[in-house]
Amino acid sequence: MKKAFVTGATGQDGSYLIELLLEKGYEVHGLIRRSSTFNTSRIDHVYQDPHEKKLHFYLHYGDLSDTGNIRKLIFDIQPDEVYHLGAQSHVRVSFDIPEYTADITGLGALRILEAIKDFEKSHDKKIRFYQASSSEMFGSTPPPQNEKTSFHPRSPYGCAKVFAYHTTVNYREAYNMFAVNGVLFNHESERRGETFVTRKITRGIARILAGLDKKLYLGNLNARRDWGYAKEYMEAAWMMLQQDKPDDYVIGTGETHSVKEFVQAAFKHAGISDWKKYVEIDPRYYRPTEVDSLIADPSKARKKLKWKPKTTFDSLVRLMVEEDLRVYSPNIKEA
Ligand code: NAP
Ligand code: G4F
Repeated sequence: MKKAFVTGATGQDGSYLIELLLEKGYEVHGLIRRSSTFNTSRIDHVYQDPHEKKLHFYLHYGDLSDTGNIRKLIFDIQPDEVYHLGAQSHVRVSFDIPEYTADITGLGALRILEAIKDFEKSHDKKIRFYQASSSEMFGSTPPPQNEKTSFHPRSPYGCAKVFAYHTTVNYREAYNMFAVNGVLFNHESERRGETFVTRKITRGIARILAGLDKKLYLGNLNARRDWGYAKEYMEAAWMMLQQDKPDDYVIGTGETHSVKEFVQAAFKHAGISDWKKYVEIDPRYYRPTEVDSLIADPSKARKKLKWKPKTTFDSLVRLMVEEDLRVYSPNIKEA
């Protein structure tokens, strides 16, 4: 039985990856932060399904700032694969807490790589490492963006991810480690954090229809993103660690839409044509520097991993709207 260690186990991607690894028969260890409120809502169902045979799923308290704890977990668990998904992942927030973001999102990767390097020196075992890199690293470099595109990050988050990206490449080259970067473009789902724009929109619409909110306040509607479905992107992450050789891959759909187009499509799926009645611009959601346009060129992943996206933009918007309407449906008023 293969063993995997997943940081960011309680996040959107962590939840899909853990499901995938358990389905494949892995023993899965997740890193979880201590919180004063429950923070396992995305993975609770993994414990609860009574139909499954006993799942080998364990959670360990820890924090990416804590070198000793990370090191202990790597040495104790002795995983075959590490999926490093944990991060302060919010771009707008990274302008408010840049030092914390650099520590967790940047140095966090270094701490894990150092622990793996030292483990490999003293044990007869190799550990494969996946770094959750981001299209945010491309920043202002014009699209389409692929593995050869230069980085020009536009946020403390983007800068931290560039550090983690290069550190991953450096450890691969310097210590012959199986360390890869998955450079993932925006990926969303019904489990997306509520303050990222797609989920903020679909949840906001459901709350308006339920009579809980009157308006949806947004920032820059002109930014363009390449949005895909998170579950499929975690399949790509797993595939990267199953290759013969470590390499870096761009994962995205190759299609771009503006935030405004997402808003229009989401309101339409909820049966509202006049979205402008409900949406207000609030400059507090603007960023000091913005990433204007992202479009993936995922041809390398298509060719080498045989990975391609299945969920279209319209289906993604629909599934997110439908799920938020279902969550808020007890409150939805008769039209
Ligand atoms: P997410 O939902 O925000 O999840 C982030 C995870 O990191 C959560 O489990 C969070 O724990 C954990 N975390 C945050 N700070 C931590 C700390 N100090 N110590 C330990 N754990 C910590 O993010 P996601 O969308 O799943 O993304 C997963 C990874 O992919 C991130 O590294 C993100 O930057 C990267 N990425 C995401 C996208 C995307 O579009 N989703 C695209 C490219 C790259 P709590 O639950 O306790 O907060
Ligand atoms: O949903 P967002 O916050 O995602 P962003 O900044 O693209 O970052 C996400 O994708 C990255 C991959 O490229 C990940 F690495 C990162 O961890 C995260 O998952 O914002 C998308 C766009 C931005 O241009 C933003 O300015 O939507 C615009 N936007 C407009 N109004 C808004 C809002 N974003 C947020 N969060 N909230 C708004 O009200």
